[in-house]
Amino acid sequence: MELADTLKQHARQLGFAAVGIAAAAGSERLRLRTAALERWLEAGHQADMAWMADPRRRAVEALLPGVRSVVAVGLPYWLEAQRAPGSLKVARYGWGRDYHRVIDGRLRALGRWLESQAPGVGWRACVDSTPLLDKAWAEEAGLGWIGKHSNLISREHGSWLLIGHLLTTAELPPDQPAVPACGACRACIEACPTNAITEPFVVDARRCIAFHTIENRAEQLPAAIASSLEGWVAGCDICQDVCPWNHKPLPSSSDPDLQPRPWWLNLRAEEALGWSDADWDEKLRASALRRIKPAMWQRNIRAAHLT
Ligand code: B12
Ligand code: SF4
Ligand code: SF4
Repeated sequence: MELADTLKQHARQLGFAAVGIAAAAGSERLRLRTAALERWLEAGHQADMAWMADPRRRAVEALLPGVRSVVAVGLPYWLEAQRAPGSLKVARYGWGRDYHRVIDGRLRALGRWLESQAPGVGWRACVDSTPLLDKAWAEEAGLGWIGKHSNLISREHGSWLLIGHLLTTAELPPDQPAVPACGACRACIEACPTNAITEPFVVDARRCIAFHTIENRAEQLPAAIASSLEGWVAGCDICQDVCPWNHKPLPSSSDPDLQPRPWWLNLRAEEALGWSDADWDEKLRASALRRIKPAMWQRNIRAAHLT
């Protein structure tokens, strides 16, 4: 218990305002979430993200032999800052420094600290690209519940929480999973302009603006998506913006790594359309939005603003 408490304290000092522990053996809830992944894949909702079928996503032991505990951490990224009217719509997760780097660096620091306290324990830092069901494990560890838009929602931070995990062979006392609190609300389902939330908790990537603006490498966006972008050129925050859990006053992050580069909040279509490859490289240094290649930015901006 003492080790778990000091581990959590240490995680909070690293900026992970939300931290919880799940037993790696999982639970009935986790088996249901894994079955939901199977159904999602069978329905083709992954579009061309073939890496989503990696079998390790269904078996945490495959990521760290001997794993006993899963420490889930959440990095809140809500900020008071607003985009200037008429500027390009860029999802909030991309405003600051690439969260993969930020979370990975801090999780490794946490892993090294754990090893110093309990010599011989194994650990592995996982963030996003590691084949792990991030939201299901974070739910299991008590960070929040999975909302009908399929994102994890915390009572304190809304859904503006980026997630990472530290797998460890140390046996740590698990926390209670969070209690779901969407109730009868359907605001996210109704607000999605492309009907990508095909049923509560299920997002079809083939219809999701976030997928098409970030992951789709085709020269042109499908016509039904291009005509429904509502100005979004890099990700999409619509289903989160309408969520009542994001409307209550939320703490504004003062994390230096998450502060928006000022120009992000006032990026004009004509300016970004004029970016050379070298401009793109310089502007998007250490940004998660480097995943959107120069030709994709051009394609997205033209579709959102010129059609
Ligand atoms: C693939 C992926 C995408 C895809 C597919 C989205 C999706 N919903 O799967 C695309 C490119 C569209 C995408 C978009 C976004 N993503 Co993304 N993405 C991922 C990734 C890599 C895997 C997600 C996954 O496992 N999908 C598979 C399907 C089956 O899972 P699922 O849809 O979440 O379904 C689960 C639940 O709905 C639940 N479930 C199913 N049925 C039922 C029934 C009931 C009753 C209940 C309670 C639950 C439930 O169980 C399922 C399995 O866990 C994760 C990182 C990771 N390693 O997990 C990030 C991740 C989910 N993404 C993230 C973010 C921030 C986004 C965006 C908000 C970015 C943006 N602003 O543009 C959008 C949100 C779009 C949306 N509404 O989902 C964050 C979410 C943080 C959070 N608080 O939840 C993650 C966790 C990355 C991270 N490390 O922080 N993403
Ligand atoms: S991210 Fe946008 S397109 Fe995707 S489900 Fe949410 S509202 Fe719909
Ligand atoms: S908008 Fe409503 S239904 Fe959707 S996630 Fe938020 S509370 Fe749940």
